Amino acid sequence: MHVIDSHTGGEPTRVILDGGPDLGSGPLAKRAQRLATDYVDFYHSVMLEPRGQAAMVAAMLVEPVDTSCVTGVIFFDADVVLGMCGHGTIGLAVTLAHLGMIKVGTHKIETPVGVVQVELSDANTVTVTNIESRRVQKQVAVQVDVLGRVTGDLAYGGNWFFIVDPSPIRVMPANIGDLTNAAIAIRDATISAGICGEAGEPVDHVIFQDTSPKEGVHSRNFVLCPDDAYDRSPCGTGSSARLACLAADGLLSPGDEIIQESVIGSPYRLSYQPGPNGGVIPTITGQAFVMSESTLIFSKKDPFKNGISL
Ligand code: PYC
Repeated sequence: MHVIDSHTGGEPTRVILDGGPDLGSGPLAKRAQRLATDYVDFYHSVMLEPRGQAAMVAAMLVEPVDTSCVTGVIFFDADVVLGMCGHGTIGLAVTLAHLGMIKVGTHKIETPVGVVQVELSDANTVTVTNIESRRVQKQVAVQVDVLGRVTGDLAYGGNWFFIVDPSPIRVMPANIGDLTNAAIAIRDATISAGICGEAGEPVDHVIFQDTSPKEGVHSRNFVLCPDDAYDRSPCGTGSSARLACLAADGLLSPGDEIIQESVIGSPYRLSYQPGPNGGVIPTITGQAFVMSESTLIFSKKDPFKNGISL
């Protein structure tokens, strides 16, 4: 299996060029569902240690249905198949440029939640125009063990987010352990309380928003991903969900740009335009860097060929 690893603001993406399972043809959402149910060992083997690493997201290239797209892609982490992934799309675009498959300019990529656009400005800088994102519920209260009553917005940006603003814990690297534990407790409480999308989709990510000490930076976030790792980048789909909330609250006008930092200080430039269905069409600009090109080997004799799952 040939893979190329990159990172977007410190958050790793592993592009799978070949060697993945045959998911057939038809809508990408169906193929992603097939991957999630029938190929658990496969995505564990690629994402978990010793071949994978904490926080890594895979971007598996598949044939697009829409032939105007440069490729189709299915994203997954060590735990779930994702609808979309912002940092992964930036990493994918930079990887495609590294391979000579795209040049500076605008290109379309098909994901299970729809077609997104990438604008490659140089070898490392990409602007993603995401699918329409929306706030679904404002200030929902949930009772959380240890933390007590927590309120947050439920919003969609290609994945499902519970966004807590202001954060109950200062968003800074020294607090990553406490932020992780609090976010896991909140995610579990939202699931127990039945807080979910219109079609019953559970919250899969939790965001804590905080102010930034840096001049010119709008805010800083901590994002918990489904595999319980924190996003080293400000999370593209999470930033999209957050833009939908800022727009709904009248706190950011269409076309105005803000800088959002992650807990480790990686920046995205964000803005939006109104969407056709009452939500927002987010644009996310970030940088990715290719780190390695390799061949993954899975020996039948290797006791950890499916990764270490504890
Ligand atoms: O950037 O959208 C994102 C993302 C989702 C999970 C990890 N990163």
